[in-house]
Amino acid sequence: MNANPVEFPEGFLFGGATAANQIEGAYDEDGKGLSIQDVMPQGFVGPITTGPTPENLKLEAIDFYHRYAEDIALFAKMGFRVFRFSIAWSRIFPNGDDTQPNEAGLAFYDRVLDELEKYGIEPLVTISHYETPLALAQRYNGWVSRDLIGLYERYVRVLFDRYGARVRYWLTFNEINSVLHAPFMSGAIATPPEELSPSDLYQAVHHELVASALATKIAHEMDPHIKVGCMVLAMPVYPLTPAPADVHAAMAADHANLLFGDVHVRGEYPGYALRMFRDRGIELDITARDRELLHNTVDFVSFSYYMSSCETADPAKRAAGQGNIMGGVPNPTLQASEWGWQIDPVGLRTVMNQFWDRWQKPLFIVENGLGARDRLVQVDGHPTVLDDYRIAYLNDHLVQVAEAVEDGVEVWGYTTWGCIDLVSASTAQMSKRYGFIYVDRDDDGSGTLDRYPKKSFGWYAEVIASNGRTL
Ligand code: BGP
Repeated sequence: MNANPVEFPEGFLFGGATAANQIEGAYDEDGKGLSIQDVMPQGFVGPITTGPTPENLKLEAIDFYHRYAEDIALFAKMGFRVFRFSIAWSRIFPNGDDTQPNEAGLAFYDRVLDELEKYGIEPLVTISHYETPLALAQRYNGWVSRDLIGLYERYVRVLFDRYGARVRYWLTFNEINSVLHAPFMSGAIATPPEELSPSDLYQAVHHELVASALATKIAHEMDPHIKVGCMVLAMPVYPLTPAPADVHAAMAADHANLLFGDVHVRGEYPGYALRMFRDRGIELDITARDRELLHNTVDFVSFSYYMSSCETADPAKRAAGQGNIMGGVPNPTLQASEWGWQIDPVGLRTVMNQFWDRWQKPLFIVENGLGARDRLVQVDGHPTVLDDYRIAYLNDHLVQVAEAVEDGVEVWGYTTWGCIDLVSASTAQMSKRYGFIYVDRDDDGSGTLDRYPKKSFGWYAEVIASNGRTL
């Protein structure tokens, strides 16, 4: 319980978040093409296979494709006001560059939206969440190619046409800044990272930024009520010591990420980015039309938040920490999860204030949560998980969100990551669980896929019902 209970804004969108490739399964059903995830059996650090292999848990995932109605009913039971999910691009355009969309794929998301409407749950849709059609990586080298802008445009036009009247909130690219660290998973870039030139990498970044602005323009032209947001991986970077050189190193590391929000909100590259390009000999092909398109700026800024990190100018202290895609230097004052993600609730308030001060755009926290190994136990004859550690993590973070609201930050909502257990993005395993709902599936693929509410399920239901007063 927080010492100073704070009420969240009325209608605050509490809910949960997922991604198609981590929940749906049915990887080749109803005309779906292969996505890059179908050849990543070990997550983004492991090898890429030439085709789907049985060890790849994402091929079946948690079978949301067939169990979506049951799952959405459970979300409704928790009182969700919003559900974030992504559309698998390869269900709609199996090869990414097909001329006609796949009707069976479109119909699936109609059914999901029907279910959400039944319970009055607002959909929040990610257009591209680490699941680009594989053919776009193979034939075009992903976002390095300018052609991807037009192919993405074709895809988003179909989505806005079909679902624009039913979906108010859209995110263009999941964690768009992660392309700097995971070029294949995030940008469908087939060139191995060690061979990828900085110019090609930032050209891919540029194409994504233009595509994102173009999607925003199209949405606004079709329906001014649609709200389009960018989505960035937020990780505050603290100086490891008060030495000015460390403070500067932290600022420079932060700039690498802020660049994405700056372009999305201000419509042009900031000076520090232009300098970075010059210093690193990066030459970009930026057309006059690109510059014009970039001025279609976003309605809100959404972000994931799991951890903070430190930076130092001293190479001797640069022992790399583990991190959420990005790494960084470990903070000696913080505890970490089993996967080395350092837990820092106050960092969430800090980053919310930073984003609000910098951009003055409404924020949406679209991922936050604790990955943990859960143990199934029997309580009153029912299988469940006593996940007090997860409750503590989420409680502490939500208290900081409330503090940021008190600081004057405008925030529309909060969706916990992996509200139902799903396949982890980094490890590609089930055992790193985030959910309020346990899914009976193990790392070897065994399990009934049955769903069991955890202790945190009831806790979150109370948080939502009380609009945060029980925190
Ligand atoms: C973010 C991704 C998600 C998700 C989450 C947790 O980076 O947007 O897709 O998976 O992190 O990461 P992990 O599954 O590796 O614990």
